[in-house]
Parts: sequence; structure tokens; C-alpha cells
Amino acid sequence: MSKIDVLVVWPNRPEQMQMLADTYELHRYDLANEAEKSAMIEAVGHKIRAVATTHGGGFNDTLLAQLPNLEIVCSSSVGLDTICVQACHERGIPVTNTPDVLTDDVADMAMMLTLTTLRRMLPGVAWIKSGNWVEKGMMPLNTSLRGKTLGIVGLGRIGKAIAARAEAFGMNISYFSRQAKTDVRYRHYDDLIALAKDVDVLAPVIPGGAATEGLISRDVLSALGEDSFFINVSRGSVVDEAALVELLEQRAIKGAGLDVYVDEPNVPQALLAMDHVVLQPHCASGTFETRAAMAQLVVDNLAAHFADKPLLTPVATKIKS
Ligand code: 8YV
Repeated sequence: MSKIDVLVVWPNRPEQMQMLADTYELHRYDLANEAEKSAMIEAVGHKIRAVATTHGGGFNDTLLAQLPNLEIVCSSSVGLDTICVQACHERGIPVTNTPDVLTDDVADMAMMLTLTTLRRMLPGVAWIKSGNWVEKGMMPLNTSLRGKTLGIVGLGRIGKAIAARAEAFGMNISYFSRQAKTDVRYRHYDDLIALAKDVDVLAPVIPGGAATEGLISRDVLSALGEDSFFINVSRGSVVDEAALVELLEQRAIKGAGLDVYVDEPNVPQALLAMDHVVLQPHCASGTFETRAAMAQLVVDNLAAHFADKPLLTPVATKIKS
């Protein structure tokens, strides 16, 4: 029996890629140049029954339209902002993602950025390496976490995991969401500017996409104030990045810890020179353990689909209002 044809838009971990290769006929769109991509779709587009991708690789409606027999899209990401979920659902094609398995690592990254930024760890390293410790003595003081308030925008699974960690560091938690949650005792705000005014650290933990684009606006960032910090492990698109850079330049915000940017992998040049900013290359879920678990979900969701079993992590269809 011939193998089921799967289009690999973006690869997975080697072990899981091998599992996929053992079971399916893989078409390596990810390895093809533009001309080869077109030729590949022309030749096998009609045979493709599944797509494997990630947030970085995405999956758009142009490609969807070229795959008439597609049955399922599996993304190795929790975020779906680069995937045409609605168009897939309109064609009855389920989409799977990777919630839960990355929650702890992403929350750890948020804490790591908070600690590294407030405690000025990187300038501390530079202080030693530059010889300043010997020549000038102790480095300037930094900011304590204990007693400070962390304002989380969007208190979903990852937001709650960050809140639990921050509490262990003695921080108070406030959050913004349209409606107050009944399962937490943190202070609720339904006004983002009011939250930003009141907190010492502001952290959006919300999905990317049109609905949240620029939500952390210049006004919100300005309300944060010169003694406060901004931490972002969600998506660059949720913040007005130009305003963030400008306010950091003017020291109207005290510091920032960023894992995500508007135009990845391009990071605004001005940020590179700032010693009150800690930058990471979108790698909050980038541990061996978590990436393997994410990749395994792609393998397991595909297996479930083709065995006619319930999917492990299907993305819910949005009901149109
Ligand atoms: C990665 C992420 O970008 O899951 C997400 O939404 O942003 C990250 O974990 C990624 O998709 C890993 O392949």
C-alpha cells in the first residue's frame, strides 16, 4: 500500500521527523527553493493529505488553495497567528497545535527575562569582563522583585504559570482581561491603561494576530512609566514596537526583556545597543524536552487522524458572531 503524502512546511525534531518518514511519504517543502516549491505543488499538491508545520513556517490560504485533498494541518506551536485556521475550518480541515507542553518553559523564560532585566544581570557580566569591578569597584545597584507588582495581560495557561512563579519571588499579581476570572484571587483590571499605571512590570501573554495587534499601544506603554519594566514572551505584534523602542531610548520605561519581535528574525537596531534591555531570539519553548514534546504531538495527532481516532489537541472552531 502506498504511503500517505504529507507536506512538511517546516521540519520537526530529528527523532519525530524519522517517525514521520517511517510512516508517511514526506514532501520536503521546507528544503525546496521557490521554483522547486512550485514544481512540488504542481506535481503532488493533489495527493497531499496532511501538512506539518510550526509557527515559524506557518500555513497560508494560498497554499491551502493548492491542496484540494488536504485533511489535516498539524502545527508544532501553541500560537496560530501564522496559520489560516479559519480558512481550514471552513473547508472542514482540522488544525492541531501544542498547548500545555510548552507552558512551563515559556513561563520560565518570562521569569528569566524579569530577573535578568530587573537585576541587571547582563550589565553585571559586562562589569566584570570590562575590568570595571577592579577599576571602579561595585557596579550600580539594581531593582528587587519582592514587593513589586506584575501586571499580566491575558491570564490563560501561560499567564497563570508566570503568575505562580512571580508569586514565589514575592511579587503581587494583577491582570487585565475583559472579564474577571473566578478561579484566581489576583487583582483584575478591565482597563489596560489603569493596569499599566499601577504595575511595576507589564507582561502581555496573549495570542498574536489581528485581534491583538498593537494592543500594548504607545499610551499603555507611556502609562507604565519610568520606574517600570516591560516583558514580552507572547508576540511582537501585540505591542507598538516603535513606541517601545522610543520610550526605552528616552528612559521613559526603565527596561525590557523581550523574546519576540514584530519582524523576526529582524530586531530593531536600536535595541541592540541598549544595556537596559535583555533580548532573546524567540526561544521560550526552545528546550530539547519541550520541542520534543511539541514534535511528538504533531506525530500523535497525525496518527490519531489517520486511525480515525479523536485528535489529541485540536484547535476549536470559532463560532462566528
Ligand atoms: C515557536 C511559539 O515559535 O508555540 C508557539 O506559538 O511561538 C514557539 O513555541 C515554535 O512554533 C517552535 O517551532
